[in-house]
Amino acid sequence: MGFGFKMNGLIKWNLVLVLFFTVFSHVYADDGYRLWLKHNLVEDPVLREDYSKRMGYIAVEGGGEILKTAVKELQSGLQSMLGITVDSNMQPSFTGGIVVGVAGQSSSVDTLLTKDERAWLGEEAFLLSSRGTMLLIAGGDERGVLYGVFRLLSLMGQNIPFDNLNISEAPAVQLRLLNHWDNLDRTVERGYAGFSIWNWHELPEYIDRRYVDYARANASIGINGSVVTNVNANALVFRKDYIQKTAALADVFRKYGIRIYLTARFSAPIELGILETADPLDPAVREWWSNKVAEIYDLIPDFGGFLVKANSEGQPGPQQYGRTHADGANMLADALRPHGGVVMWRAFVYSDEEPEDRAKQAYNEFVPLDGSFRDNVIVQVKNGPIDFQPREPVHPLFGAMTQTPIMMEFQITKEYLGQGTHLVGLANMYEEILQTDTYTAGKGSTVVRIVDGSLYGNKLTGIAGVSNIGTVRNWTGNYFGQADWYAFGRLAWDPNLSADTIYREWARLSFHKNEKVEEVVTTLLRDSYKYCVEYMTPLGLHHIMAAGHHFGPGPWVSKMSRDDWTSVYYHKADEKGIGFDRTATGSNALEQYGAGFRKVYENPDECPEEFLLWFHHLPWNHRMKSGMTLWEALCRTYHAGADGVREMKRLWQTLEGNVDDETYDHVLMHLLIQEKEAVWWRDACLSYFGSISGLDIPDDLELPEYGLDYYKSLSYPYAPGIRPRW
Ligand code: GCW
Repeated sequence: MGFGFKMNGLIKWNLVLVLFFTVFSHVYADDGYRLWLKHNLVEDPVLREDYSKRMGYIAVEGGGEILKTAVKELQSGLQSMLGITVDSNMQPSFTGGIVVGVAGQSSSVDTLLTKDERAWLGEEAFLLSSRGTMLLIAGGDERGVLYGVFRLLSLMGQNIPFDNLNISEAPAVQLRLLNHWDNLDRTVERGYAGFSIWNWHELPEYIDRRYVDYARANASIGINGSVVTNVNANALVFRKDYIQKTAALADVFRKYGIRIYLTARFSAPIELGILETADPLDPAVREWWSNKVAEIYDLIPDFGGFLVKANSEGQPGPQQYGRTHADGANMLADALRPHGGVVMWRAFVYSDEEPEDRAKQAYNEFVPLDGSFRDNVIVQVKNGPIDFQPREPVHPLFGAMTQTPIMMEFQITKEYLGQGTHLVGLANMYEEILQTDTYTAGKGSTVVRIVDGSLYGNKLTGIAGVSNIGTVRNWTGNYFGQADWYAFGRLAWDPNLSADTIYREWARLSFHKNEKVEEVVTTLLRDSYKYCVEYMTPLGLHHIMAAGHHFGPGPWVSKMSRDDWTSVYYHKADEKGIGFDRTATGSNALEQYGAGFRKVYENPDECPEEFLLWFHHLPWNHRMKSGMTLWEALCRTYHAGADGVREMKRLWQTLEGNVDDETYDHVLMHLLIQEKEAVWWRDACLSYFGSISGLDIPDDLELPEYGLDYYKSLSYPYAPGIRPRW
């Protein structure tokens, strides 16, 4: 031994690993494919040894499909994070190992659980705890075990020591689903990360490795369902061959505790060429759906059910036959009930014949139907009443229906928040909405309590997120988009988690361990949402983006096939003032909210300024809390947002050399685009609003580089999601 001191075997091995890691970790760039499941080697030898000494064996009893997955994941995680191979066929002993299993199905698990713990462990719940030198991963069912395993690996990935480990968790809601707006031709509506990952052509025979990795990633954050087709649905998916293809995906997902769902096109009985009507009360139509559903369950016994967009933006629905949304939903619910399936019926509806404020229409349509839905129907509501705008107040339907379960629909893909290029952490937005008090059943009627069913005692509960993934190597296009997918899953599991906690977890899991990186990444995610709202739609402005592809500013958009697709409908700017009056003097959308909520927003002098122009139409010289006029505040807020992006770029640049070059460059190039586009949004909007108000931008601020006509003349045939044309 030439080092002049003696090394025991373990230290020697550690040294080799550390050397290996330092030499190679910065050489190979990270292409982002592994998401937050990097499972890099734990570099700190002391910590690694502390982890390892509790992992001499895995003792597992029983063995359904999901339990097998859990053990496999555990073994491969330990292999890559600790460099150890752990046998899974061991009997428990007291010398340091992991006992894994389902309560009530494994005697070794049961002997380690107290009576209370056993009673507490329900569906999908897990308990992760150190018992002396042993680790216990107990699940209420196999999915619970899998979630416990992933949590353990996540703690290790974050290098969190195991002292007195004692975590017991159960998900707050039942349906934790990704919604894919994926078309059968593999384009993705509002997708910015390539094509659909579902390769219908090669299914069912060819199982792309991505399907497995997709399921793993979702299961690791607690997502338990996936709607694989677009809500703008295609009836073809109900043809036999497509059902077989769907079944092949379901087989992959099942191993990870994930159920598959499809979108149901309401007119499918007609389009598949069999019937002349899709009237939900027609016996032949009802029979067609019952048979179709039975055919699906034949191949997919754990099929989850249907998500439906009906009578919305041109989609067919029950109203074409003079029936209600409840009639339509109930027909599908009746077909699904014998098999245990659910219907998620979307409330994203607004009519072009209706002169009513679009923000009010879903409420008007659905509240009278409260109490008339079957118990396997849940109404899926977007977080805000218009359409996934950068910032919206909560949708008034949350809390308005006491007898109908309501599930949340968030958008993870950034249709309105910079699409594929902007770094914007969405967890802040999700948190803001979930923690909003609707006051519908008095103070404390938060959205979380509506969504988790506790406010009105609803049995069926759920949260859905419109997916941001596609075929690009790193899944989300923009690397930071992974943080939104991660955040969605974590919040669906525990809607009371703070955005900051989630960002920190993601930062630790997604970058090579480094405190400086963790701080900067967390800061970027945290501040970016505020900046984005400021440079796009400050002070409650909304729906002022370009038409069609929704890329970039378009506050001047005034001619569309319907008024409520234009920008001028929403900002209502004229020479005197700006904003949408939704108080009693205007559309009175505020009347749809709880009394306590109304009180906060109805008076323009008290209304939180981030929602001022959402609820009020005000003169340009309205005095803000700061003493500034509304116009000046608008100018300064737009500028603050664009300056914020510059600060984000500066912060990121401090990380050069601390993150691998590929990721560093990838993020920096996107930040440069974001900086350019933030300035574009700011200047285009201020030029436009200045031309309407006749007021000048304060002279201490950077002036727009071009005139309004220039901004209006820009066109983006290459913006994602449209057919390029001149
Ligand atoms: O946000 C809008 C989108 C549409 C989408 C629709 C919806 C799937 O611009 O592309 O259609 O909402 O949620 O149904």
